Amino acid sequence: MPDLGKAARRDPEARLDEAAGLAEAIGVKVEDRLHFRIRQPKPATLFGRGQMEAIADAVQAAEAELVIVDAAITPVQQKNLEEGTKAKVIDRTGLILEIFGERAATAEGRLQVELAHLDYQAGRLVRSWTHLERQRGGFGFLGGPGETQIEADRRLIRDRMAKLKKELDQVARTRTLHRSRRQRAPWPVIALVGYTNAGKSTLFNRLTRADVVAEDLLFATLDPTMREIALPGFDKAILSDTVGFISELPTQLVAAFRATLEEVVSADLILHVRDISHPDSDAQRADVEQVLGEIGAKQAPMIEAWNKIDLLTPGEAERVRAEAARREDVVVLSALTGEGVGALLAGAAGHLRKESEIRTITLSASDGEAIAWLHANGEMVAQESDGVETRFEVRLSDRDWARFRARRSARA
Ligand SMILES: Nc1nc2c(ncn2[C@@H]2O[C@H](COP(=O)(O)OP(=O)(O)OP(=O)(O)O)[C@@H](O)[C@H]2O)c(=O)[nH]1
Ligand SMILES: [Mg+2]
Repeated sequence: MPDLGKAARRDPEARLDEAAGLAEAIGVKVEDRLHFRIRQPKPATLFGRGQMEAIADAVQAAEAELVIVDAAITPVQQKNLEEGTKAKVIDRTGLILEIFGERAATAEGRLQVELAHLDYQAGRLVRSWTHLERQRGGFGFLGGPGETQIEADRRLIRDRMAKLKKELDQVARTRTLHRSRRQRAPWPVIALVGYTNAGKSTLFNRLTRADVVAEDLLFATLDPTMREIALPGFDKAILSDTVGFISELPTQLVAAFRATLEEVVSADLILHVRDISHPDSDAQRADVEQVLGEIGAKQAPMIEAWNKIDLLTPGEAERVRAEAARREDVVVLSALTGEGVGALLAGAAGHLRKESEIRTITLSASDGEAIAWLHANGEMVAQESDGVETRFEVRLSDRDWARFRARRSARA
């Protein structure tokens, strides 16, 4: 497990724990964990000679079949490392893709993961390891279908990718239809985002009384789920649970999941769930914000939910609470014990209300399109017509209000 610049701000032990957790997420038994500081990455092998020997010794001692490098390695480095250690080698991106391959449950999820994996493979058409694949079946890319694709030539991969993209576009179009149908009801949508294992699904279940899988497992959730919740002062609101983020999330995956993550982009409020008890909590926040930026979800209003407060010592908890009290956009809670969940709901409702104000709009009675738009996107409070013009009082969020005005000026 190399320690390269960007990873250096993280606690190496926590980082190793995370990598081991990722490996365990696909049923790999971790026999040994090594941590190296790499000052000068070697183009051929990444690791220096002494480090290579240490890895090879560890592989031999444990009779390991697989070496996981918790960093990105080039195809050449992968090949040389495999020769030097006599084991199969995968990197962090390969491992994460592997997990997603096993987890993807819906047709869309599988398409997205396959696309991401092909993109990754297109760059590394090297024939390598063969001994693990026979032990593994299923959708996993450690063997099975993945290996045959490695043998296929780049063109076949590109063709398949083009086809997958078309299928995904189709699925995304259907979803957009669903969404616009839903948006006709003026219920706010709240999206849960956060680092993997932060407690999103646990919070989702508590708020919706659903039973989405919540486990001490990285990437327990892949497919988005939406449910109604009761929110003080609102008829109802929609809450969505979705895939967790992770440091160095493969760009191929971000691209492939863009359609799914559109739920997040179009949300009225983003709840960023953070494991405040994690030693790398700050670095995790930065990772999540980076992905939010990549998918274009930075402009939606956001509340940070500082979760797992029950895991802190009383002293630490007090310090965290004091820090949270200084910020308007932070709520401290435990999704497990339920402490602070009421305050979170109140905070979310307050945020949504602050966002949405009653606007007075006068339209000509013949302007059917604009009137339909207001009905679809806002909550109609009152309307009064003199036969020529209609005066509407509509509750609209700041974002929808800006969208409405942009439409008007575009048409004018
Ligand atoms: N002690 C404590 N544990 C919690 C809390 N919230 C969640 N957990 C635990 O943290 C683990 C991960 O919770 P999940 O809800 O599955 O996390 P997630 O964010 O949905 O994770 P992914 O779907 O994998 O991205 C589970 O073992 C939960 O029981 C909390 O407030 N306190
Ligand atoms: Mg989850």
